[in-house]
Amino acid sequence: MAHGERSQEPYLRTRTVQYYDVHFDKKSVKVNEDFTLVGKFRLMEDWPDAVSLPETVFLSAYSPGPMITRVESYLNGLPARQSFSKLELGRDYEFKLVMKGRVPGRHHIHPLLSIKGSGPLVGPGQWIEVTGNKSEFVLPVTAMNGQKIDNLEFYGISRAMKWYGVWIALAAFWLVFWLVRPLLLPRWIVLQKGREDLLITPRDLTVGIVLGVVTVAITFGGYFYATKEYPYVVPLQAGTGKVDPLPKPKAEVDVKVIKATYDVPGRSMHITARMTNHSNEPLSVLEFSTANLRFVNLQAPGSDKAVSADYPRDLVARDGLSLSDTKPLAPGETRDIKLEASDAMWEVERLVSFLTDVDSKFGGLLFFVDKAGNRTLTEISGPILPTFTAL
Ligand SMILES: [Cu+2]
Repeated sequence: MAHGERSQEPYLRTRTVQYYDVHFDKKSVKVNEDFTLVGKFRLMEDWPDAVSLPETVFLSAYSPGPMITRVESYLNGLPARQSFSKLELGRDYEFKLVMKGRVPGRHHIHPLLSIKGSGPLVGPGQWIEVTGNKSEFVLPVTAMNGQKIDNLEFYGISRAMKWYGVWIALAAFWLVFWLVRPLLLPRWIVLQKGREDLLITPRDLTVGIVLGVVTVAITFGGYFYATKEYPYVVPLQAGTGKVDPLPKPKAEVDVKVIKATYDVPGRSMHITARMTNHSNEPLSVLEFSTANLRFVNLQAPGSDKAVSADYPRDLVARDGLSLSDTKPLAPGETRDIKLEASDAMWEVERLVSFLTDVDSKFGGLLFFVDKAGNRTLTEISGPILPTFTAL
């Protein structure tokens, strides 16, 4: 049932695409019923050298096989049927995916960004139950010329099969035509005796010419028939789209990582960061999020609402995020704060191969909140060292 999201290297999951504010509107749908996935992602400024830049990017949902169907998809409000080119690092994008149940079962569904050269980078996975019967699945569409297609799932398949039949029959005839005669050795002996003229008879020549004419006639005839029956044909679209990132948020807090360690026996990440509040409001650290794992500071204002009810619980740290001091950062203040994100999730989600990475760095998003509940986020990244001290 799983599909390998945990096997991706930590540098891919913590330093490339950081998803946030992801919502699934349903947990159970019938076959043919729509559900919607919305969310945002930040492309990390500290993009790893080993990963191709998001030059060609395709947005979709990830499921173990074609269990769901994509009905609509949007990136920053633009239809995302095709790939987009040149997404910008350090910027945010907003997506919306409307999907439809196809095969009954319990499926793990993720938002997914496929980056050419790097592969699939997934957001948080939610279990979606699809109920009903596969045989009831239909995908009706209305074509641009007004033609109604009852079920795209089987549209045109019988015609494609007939064409396969025609070409296979012709190929089989040609093969059998030569195979029924004495083959390799007799023909080799004829060659040795210098009687090449016996190898191809006038009948062979006639059949060959007739078959050539028939093949060309079917090809062109089929083409003319198709253009007559379907005068308006849109080819598969191969170009890429362009999309502007969301407006750049004001850099309200400056965060510099001074030291980061991963405590192996304690399953705990410790980050010491120098934070400067450039806003006019006192700000508290609300959340540290990386690779879809969420560590919420339970003492921050509005922390009870930080994680929505539809967010997968297995990605939320039960004890949240601990801070060396929880006093809000006053406007203009600079302070070193130590964050501690401890949970067995690091292990369960196989994010501890910081130890074996050639490039031991981590990344994530740090969210801040003011008294009124307004949120601001900052990218945080830096080198990380594993420590093996016993508890
Ligand atoms: Cu999954």
